[in-house]
Amino acid sequence: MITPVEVFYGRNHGAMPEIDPRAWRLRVGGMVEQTLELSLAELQQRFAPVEVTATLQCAGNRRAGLMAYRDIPGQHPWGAGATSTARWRGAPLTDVLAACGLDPHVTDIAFDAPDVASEADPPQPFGGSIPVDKAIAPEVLLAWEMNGEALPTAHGGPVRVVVPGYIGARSVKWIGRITAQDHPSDNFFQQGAYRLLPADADTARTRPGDGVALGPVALDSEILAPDDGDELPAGTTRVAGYAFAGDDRTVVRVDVTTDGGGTWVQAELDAQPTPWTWRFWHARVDVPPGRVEIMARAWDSTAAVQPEHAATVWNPKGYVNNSWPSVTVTAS
Ligand SMILES: Nc1nc2c(c(=O)[nH]1)N[C@H]1C(S)=C(S)[C@@H](COP(=O)(O)O)O[C@H]1N2
Ligand SMILES: [Mo]
Repeated sequence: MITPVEVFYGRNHGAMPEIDPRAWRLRVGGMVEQTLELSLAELQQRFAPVEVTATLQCAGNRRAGLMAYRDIPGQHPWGAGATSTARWRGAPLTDVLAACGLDPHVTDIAFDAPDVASEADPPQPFGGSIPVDKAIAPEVLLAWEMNGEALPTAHGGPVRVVVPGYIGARSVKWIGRITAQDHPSDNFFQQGAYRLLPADADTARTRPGDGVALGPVALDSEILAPDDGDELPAGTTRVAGYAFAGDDRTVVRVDVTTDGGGTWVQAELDAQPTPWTWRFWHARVDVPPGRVEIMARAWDSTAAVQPEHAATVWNPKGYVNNSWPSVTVTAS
């Protein structure tokens, strides 16, 4: 369930900043009754910490599966590894916002960090925003601990935002400033990147704000065993993996097929401690001799199911490849 810190995926759009925890300050302002400036000790003493186990997933997870269908120049060819789960501990963002008193016209909470991303146009520090309704939900944290240890620099230490159920990009690391406002963040990573563009968009001509800003994660799953390319005895085989529903949905069913989707075997689901984590599943399927493609599909609590082909979800920046995962094995 929990990914050790050493193998938790990492994604940085700029150089990692080294922040002295004693010098770190969080500034909270914008459309509030009272601005706040907090040191780490003040944040930890003034606000009762809570722990949330949550899966983070980069919106570019499984981009390689889209690139196999049509190339996506200049973007990282992630496999399914850009997904990990940790126990996060910190102050609920809602408590810090309540201490400031939000103006009733606030619609979005914006986050700004100090790390400058040269890929941004123009180059600028990393940032983004989430809708205020999500920002005041109890699971959204200003976290200073990961898996029981002080939050490592690589994962945003001394303090990062953790937005369970949302794409990784909204969990802003090295958080420095929080702004309550009546519009989404103007930051490149809100207005230019992490947006779903139509398949026929001309990326040389796209403008800030084009396409759809990504927020809640889309339903996805992965097959962890057997491995792609494995050789195994024909007959009954255990297939196992995880599914991740995203947002505040839960995984309610996972099916496995060995005949291209003609017939399906329903998988057993492990417990899902909170809506914010992946859910492990396993099934026993009959594998005939020869080369066999094993595929899976997950269903969530809104009865949504994963799309079959990467081709149907291909988009110019290569986000949200949540098509059926597949491994091909040779049985004898
Ligand atoms: N300040 C800052 N926060 C950031 C990023 C970044 O580059 N700078 N990357 C984001 C992206 S795109 C993802 S997917 C997650 C990755 O978090 P991790 O490196 O702890 O896995 O952090 C997000 N927060
Ligand atoms: Mo990401």
